[in-house]
Amino acid sequence: MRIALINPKFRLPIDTRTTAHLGLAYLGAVSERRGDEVVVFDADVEKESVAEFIQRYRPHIVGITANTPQVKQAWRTAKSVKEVLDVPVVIGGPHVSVLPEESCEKPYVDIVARGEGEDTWIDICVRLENFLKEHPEYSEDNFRTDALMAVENDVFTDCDGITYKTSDGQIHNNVDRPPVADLDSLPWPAYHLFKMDRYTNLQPATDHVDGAKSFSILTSRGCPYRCTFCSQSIMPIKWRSRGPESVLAEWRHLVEDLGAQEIGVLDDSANIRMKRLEEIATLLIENNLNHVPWIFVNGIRANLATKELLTLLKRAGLKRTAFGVETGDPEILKSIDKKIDLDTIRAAFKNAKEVGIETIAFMIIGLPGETRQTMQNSIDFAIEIDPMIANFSMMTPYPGTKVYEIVKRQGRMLINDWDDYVFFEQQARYEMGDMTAELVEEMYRKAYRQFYLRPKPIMRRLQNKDFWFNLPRNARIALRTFVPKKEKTGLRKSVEAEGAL
Ligand code: B12
Ligand code: SF4
Repeated sequence: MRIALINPKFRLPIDTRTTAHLGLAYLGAVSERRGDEVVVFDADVEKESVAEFIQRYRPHIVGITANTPQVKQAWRTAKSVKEVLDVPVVIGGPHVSVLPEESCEKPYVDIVARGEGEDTWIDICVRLENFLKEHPEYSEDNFRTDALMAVENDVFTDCDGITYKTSDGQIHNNVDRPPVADLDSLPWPAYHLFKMDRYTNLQPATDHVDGAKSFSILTSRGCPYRCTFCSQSIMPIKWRSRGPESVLAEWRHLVEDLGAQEIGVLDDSANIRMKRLEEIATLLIENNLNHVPWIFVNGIRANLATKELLTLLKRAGLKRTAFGVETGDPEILKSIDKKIDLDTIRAAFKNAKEVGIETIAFMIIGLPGETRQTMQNSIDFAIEIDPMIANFSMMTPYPGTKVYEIVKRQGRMLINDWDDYVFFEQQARYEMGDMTAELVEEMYRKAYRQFYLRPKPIMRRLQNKDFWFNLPRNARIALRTFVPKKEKTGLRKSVEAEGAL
């Protein structure tokens, strides 16, 4: 069958990286393994429109991915597809996994795939293929989704992990599908389906952009922790990992076959089993793959990063790691269920720096219960641990998270449009108690000013050649970050104007 996988167009309000979508790369790989013809259409880097693409390629089925700020664009994309061709449209990804009915209700969406998608996607495709074989009258140029979705044809009744709409408009929520148990059984992400030369490097605001061949790898999935703000808490609690030899084989493929010049490990929590990470690091060293720098993009747990492990990882080529710090206030830290304390975080940063690994601290401003003082504690703590990059974001409550429920109950949401669920904008997303939008926005700007406008970070930046390579981009980011907007609480004003508060 001809398969189309689409990443809807979506640009963050700041300059950020663009990257091949790993979820679609996995779906493409399992489809190819099944013998399908696959085209990935990443609207962020394509020159033609979705409609033109569908007209030209005429797929048998279309899969679209969506996180929360992308979902409206995913719906528009689905509509464009249906206007050109009456093929089944499937949406998957983190947002629709939490709110499947919302998308399934759209007239141009037939099926929502919840949770991890590989097995569900293949199951859907097999059922479609069988249906087409059994009903040759509907094939190719005379395809009719209403026949596929007709109640009497009963195609998807026992397809686990989906929410789907039959032709009579009824929505059906099938049981969940267990997540992939053996990650080593999955094929490697199909990067050959992407126009890899159109993406940036992993961390363009920090490293030189042009020409770096960057690839991502996933060595584990899931996270056993349940931090209140994190969307990972909607995914399986069971942490599953790949074997070191399997990781080594893919790593070798990225370096030797695809010419990777940097590699981003995208795991949520790669170091849940430190022994496994030690084995991977040792294999990278023994196989001379440690000359290609790599980064833990999303951070590792600070409580599971001993100096010995970090030393070995450095020898294995680890250039930079992030740690989720979130807050510098001990009480707020407890309240978000991070299950860590400030001293452990201090030690992790100290150890990483001592062994020569660059560090990133992910910080959140405006967690539930914050005051001016707790936010100031976070700024002070960031300055104390002094990472190379302090990444402050304003708390954005994503559906499905505990913070979302807390804010719904006790606070006031300032956004009513999924498009606004990005956290690099300088506008607070909610208010709670005495924590007003003005206060959060003020402290957010203060965080960047106090952290970056110190002599040490300024010197560090000026001495970094990538800073000069990226000067226009850096100037743009600095302007957005340090120069306050005139409209300070724009989101609240627009929501108030619509009478939604
Ligand atoms: C790498 C990453 C990024 C990268 C690249 C994103 C990308 N387009 O690939 C960058 C840094 C750019 C990024 C940005 C953002 N991200 Co991000 N990101 C991640 C991260 C850490 C890994 C993504 C990944 O590759 N996962 C592994 C693959 C295999 O999983 P997957 O993509 O989810 O796909 C699987 C399933 O979802 C499903 N599936 C997905 N699509 C489809 C489609 C079909 C048809 C089917 C059948 C199945 C299916 O099957 C796939 C295979 O199992 C995730 C956390 C996570 N663990 O997933 C957060 C995550 C996706 N990001 C998140 C957020 C909030 C953002 C931002 C909005 C943050 C912001 N700046 O405001 C932006 C949005 C940018 C954008 N353009 O979309 C949230 C999303 C929450 C939500 N409710 O949507 C997550 C879950 C983090 C978290 N734990 O809270 N992100
Ligand atoms: S923030 Fe990190 S540790 Fe916490 S649930 Fe999310 S992925 Fe796990």
